[in-house]
Amino acid sequence: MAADDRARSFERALLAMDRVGARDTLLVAAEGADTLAVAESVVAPALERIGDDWERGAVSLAQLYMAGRIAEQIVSEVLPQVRPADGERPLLAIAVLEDHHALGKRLVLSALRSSGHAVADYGHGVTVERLVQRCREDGPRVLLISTLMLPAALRVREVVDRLALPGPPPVVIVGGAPFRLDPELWREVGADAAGANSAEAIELVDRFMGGAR
Ligand code: B12
Repeated sequence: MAADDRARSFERALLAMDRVGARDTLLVAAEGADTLAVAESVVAPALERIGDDWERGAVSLAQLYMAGRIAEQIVSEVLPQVRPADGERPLLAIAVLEDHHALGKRLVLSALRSSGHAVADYGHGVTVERLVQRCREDGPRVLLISTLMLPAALRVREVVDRLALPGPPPVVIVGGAPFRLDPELWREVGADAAGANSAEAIELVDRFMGGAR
């Protein structure tokens, strides 16, 4: 079955609140394949369509909520759990700023850790205040920020401004729906780059870290 057909059947199962069907679709797709790449090609497009359908009234808020929750549970179950080694001081940090759409960050974090990077996970629903404070304490070289809602995306500007002094500030890489919809938004909020998916997150981190892990 092609990736698009799988994404469609995953989407149908989510909308029918059929957890078992959705899980089976993903597990079959992941057989003998890279689980992360499969999650990217099946989960992300299915949820994006559900979001669009919700926006135009074709899907209810309850369906949006259940689809999000089911997808989150399944992704946690199938993705490799890669933890940083004890005592390691991560050069990278990731957070979902202000909002609670945590699934994209989960994929990006798994991808970075699987590719050998130590990444501190600052969680989701993180306020500007808390994010700046954590960065001052830990001093990551690269800060990855995920936001799915426009108001949160615009607040990246505040994070960047507040991290500018005392220097040196981390490189800020952003991602999430608002940055995909408006390809210039990352510049406007003062970030250093934006990535569309976890593969791009790895490419950008490798570029800015110059090979350091
Ligand atoms: C699932 C979902 C939910 C779930 C979230 C479950 C969870 N725990 O994550 C639930 C149901 C809880 C939810 C709630 C809400 N949601 Co919602 N939700 C979505 C939906 C359908 C899918 C998001 C998702 O998980 N996608 C799958 C993941 C894998 O993709 P992703 O997050 O985009 O991440 C990928 C890339 O963007 C990238 N990426 C992500 N972050 C980063 C970071 C870096 C550094 C890099 C390089 C890359 C990167 O890589 C990831 C992997 O490919 C989107 C639609 C959409 N188009 O995104 C709406 C959407 C984001 N939600 C929306 C809204 C409005 C809401 C609510 C306000 C609804 C309400 N009235 O209650 C609440 C707000 C909750 C809150 N305060 O945070 C709107 C936001 C509109 C806007 N312009 O601000 C959207 C866009 C729907 C729409 N089309 O209108 N939501």
